Amino acid sequence: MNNLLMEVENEIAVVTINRPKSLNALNSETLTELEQCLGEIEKRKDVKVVILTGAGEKAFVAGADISEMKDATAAQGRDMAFLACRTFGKLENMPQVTIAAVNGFALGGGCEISMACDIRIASENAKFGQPEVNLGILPGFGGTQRLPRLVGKGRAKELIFTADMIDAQEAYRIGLANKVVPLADLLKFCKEMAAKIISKGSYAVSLAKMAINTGLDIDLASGLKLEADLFGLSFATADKKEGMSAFLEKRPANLTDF
Ligand code: DAK
Repeated sequence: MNNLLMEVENEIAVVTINRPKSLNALNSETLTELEQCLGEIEKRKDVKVVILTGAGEKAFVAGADISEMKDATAAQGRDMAFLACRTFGKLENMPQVTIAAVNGFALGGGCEISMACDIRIASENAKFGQPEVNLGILPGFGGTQRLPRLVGKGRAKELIFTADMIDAQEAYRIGLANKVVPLADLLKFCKEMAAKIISKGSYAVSLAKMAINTGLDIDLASGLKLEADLFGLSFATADKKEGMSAFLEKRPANLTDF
């Protein structure tokens, strides 16, 4: 992989977009590598949480690669859109939990890829924004859909129509960032959060992720029915037996992943 770094330790995969000279801008090659990398990770039982971050101390991802996009034809743009849609969809719906460690600029496609993750932890120097209208385009990697779902229609419209950048505290205030931590502590914090999630019943966490993601795209009655079905499924697991026995026996639970 030319543009990505990946390491797995303690059931956590840290995937780093590694194009610091271009502030980790997403070109087609990087998106292709990311699609492959996530495709491999989603099959791995020894990875329970994925942390996505950017190389260097300045940027998470400063958007799609403008130098590549400038002369792209409509057909190339469409291919890139399908590629990004598949890649971001993997991040959003893979069985593992995904955490964006936002270590600087998260602009355009950078903000959008962070929103495809389950959780966003921002460093104090992080900046979020959807500056596409400055370039004569609109967000095309899901920003018009995921941003209003996260922060509400009014705030999403303001951010997208003005192209304003917001800092980490403002992103936290409006619900775009889950937490803000010093840059030096960012990865440590994300790994601690990952370890906490891994200590729970991973299968139950994965079912909860599916219920939340699917539920938000369907009506409430169907969502509640889905939750009931998945809840029933969780009763088939060894984790359910162990978790409830441990509670009643007043001992720590030894949860595995089913
Ligand atoms: N693409 C390519 N190169 C970039 C880049 C980007 N998005 N962002 C930064 N760079 C490069 C700069 O050109 C510069 O390269 P050199 O001149 O050193 O060779 C280097 O990174 C350092 O950047 P700056 O010198 O500009 O650094 P500053 O600290 O002065 O400014 C900045 C940092 C992040 C504020 C600034 O770089 C900036 O405004 N960057 C662009 C942000 C932006 O507009 N991002 C793109 C948003 S549009 C699609 C769907 C979606 C999209 C595209 C297609 N399809 C469906 C096909 C998404 C589009 C977007 O993301």
